[in-house]
Amino acid sequence: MYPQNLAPIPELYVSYESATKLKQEAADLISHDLTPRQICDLELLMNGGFNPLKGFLSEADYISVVDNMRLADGTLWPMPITLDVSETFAEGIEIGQDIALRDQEGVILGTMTVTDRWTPDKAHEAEKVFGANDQAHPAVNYLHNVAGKAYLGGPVTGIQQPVHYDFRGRRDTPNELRAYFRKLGWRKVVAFQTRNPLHRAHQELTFRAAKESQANLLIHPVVGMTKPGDVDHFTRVRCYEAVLDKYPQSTTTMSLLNLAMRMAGPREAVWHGLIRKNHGCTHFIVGRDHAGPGKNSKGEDFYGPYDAQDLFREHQEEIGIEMVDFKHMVFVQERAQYEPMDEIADKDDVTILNISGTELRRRLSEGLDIPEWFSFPEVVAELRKTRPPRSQQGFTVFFTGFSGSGKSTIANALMVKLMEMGGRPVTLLDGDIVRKNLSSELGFSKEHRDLNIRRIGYVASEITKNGGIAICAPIAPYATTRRAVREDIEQFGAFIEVHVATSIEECERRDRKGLYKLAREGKIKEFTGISDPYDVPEDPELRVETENVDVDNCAHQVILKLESLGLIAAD
Ligand code: PPS
Repeated sequence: MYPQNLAPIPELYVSYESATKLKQEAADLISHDLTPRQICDLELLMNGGFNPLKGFLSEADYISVVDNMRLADGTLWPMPITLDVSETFAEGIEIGQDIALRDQEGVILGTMTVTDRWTPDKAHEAEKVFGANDQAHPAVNYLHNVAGKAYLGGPVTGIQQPVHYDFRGRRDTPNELRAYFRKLGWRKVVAFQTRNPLHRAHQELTFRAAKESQANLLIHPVVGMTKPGDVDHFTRVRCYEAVLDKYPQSTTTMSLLNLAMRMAGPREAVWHGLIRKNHGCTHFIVGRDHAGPGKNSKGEDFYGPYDAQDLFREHQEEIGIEMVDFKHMVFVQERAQYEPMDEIADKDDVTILNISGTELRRRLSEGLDIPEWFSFPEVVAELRKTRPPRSQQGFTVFFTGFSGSGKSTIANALMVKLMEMGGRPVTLLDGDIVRKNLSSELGFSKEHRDLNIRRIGYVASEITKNGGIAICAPIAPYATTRRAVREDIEQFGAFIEVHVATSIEECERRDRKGLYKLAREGKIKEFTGISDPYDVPEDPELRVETENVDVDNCAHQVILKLESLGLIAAD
């Protein structure tokens, strides 16, 4: 075991008086508005969570960390903590200059003296740090598509902690945890890192870890940034709180860590170990596929299931924290208990049960049973609240088609049918209504049409997020814009594109509003289908023909589609 040292760890904050003064002076500095990920990084830099780092990495440290997992002076550090900015911003900075680091509301959290400015080789960074330059890896995707092109490095002076309004009492700096462990006389502490709700397997694993290492237990979930698609941290923390009662109070505690994970598997495990060491822990649990990013673009795992344990073991001495490694935990029905897969000697004679993450999500979204051997009723209840079955989730029906194709009429009929069924609020965002209320200043250029559709998409995504039904009925002539709206909405619920496939000839023949006549006479410019393009949807969820089919039938086709997708179900 490595000796525990609970003396205060160095922080980058200055005294209250200096911070007040510095804050005033910093108001005149060039400001960088931090991204959510940078705010997480800065918090851990300032509070000592990333000790021994004293700021965002310099170029020499960056090169050395990327290539050798070490700072330029040889200290073990596996993750490049860099301040990425736009090229334009970087060009406006002189070396030696101080910049103010602001949160998204403009509050100055710290300052940085810029000692380095460079353009990184991102493909190389991806290969070395994440093992592949493959954008299926969330951090590689971030690196190429979200992070700025230039990096700035230099020491940071901390002015104030980022503000958190949620679960304030559950957040601790490394020094606060060290002080807590000192006060309770906890000489051995095993930390459990997690980005998922705790189920019975996790509980068993943490119990065993604490028992094996004869240590107290710190449940240390990440609430900064985790893998896209994870259960949000609000729900998770409510789940953790529910499970905490099932642990012995005198030897277990929970604290939230505002870390931005990178899902870098082996390197991430080493990084997590260093961070826990900084938080005063003596042991650290590394399970199967620690911080795994999932499959690569060829459908294969990025890392082997125990690569993280191997790399950790190799560097354990330097990390200064002992690994408690676990194999995959599974439920053995005959013995009604969880056991590590590799310790089951009678594998062929017993029934091994396991529910994967994907299977759990399927059961939640279809409202199916989640057995008690798998999780705790309180946790399942919380998860069901956030992930109700599909028939109770919000969704968007997005009609697209020419002017006069029948979109609004079908959309209205659909709205009435859905209101008759009840259960979820229904909002109709019809093209004309939106143009009157949301987009009255817009015309029909490509730019204005895109803006109009993005606004509709934004409102629909908010409705979908909050469990309502949004019915949109604009022309939406551009496929790329429709795709962008789909992506926005699918984060929160289903997106059903319905192409109202009335031909332009039929629309013109009907000419309900007399607009086609005016368009032909050139009195209305940029008229869709006449003098402006329309990208026919290639693969909509539904295509309805309106010629010789009445409105009621068209709306009913949509209802049937919704039913087949599980969005409407019997009570
Ligand atoms: S878009 O392209 O999706 O932003 O268009 P949208 O907001 O649905 O607005 C379409 C309605 O505006 C009327 N209108 C025009 N349509 C197409 N091209 C031009 N130049 C044009 N000028 C006015 C038309 O009545 C459309 O109504 P709908 O409900 O589609 O018939």
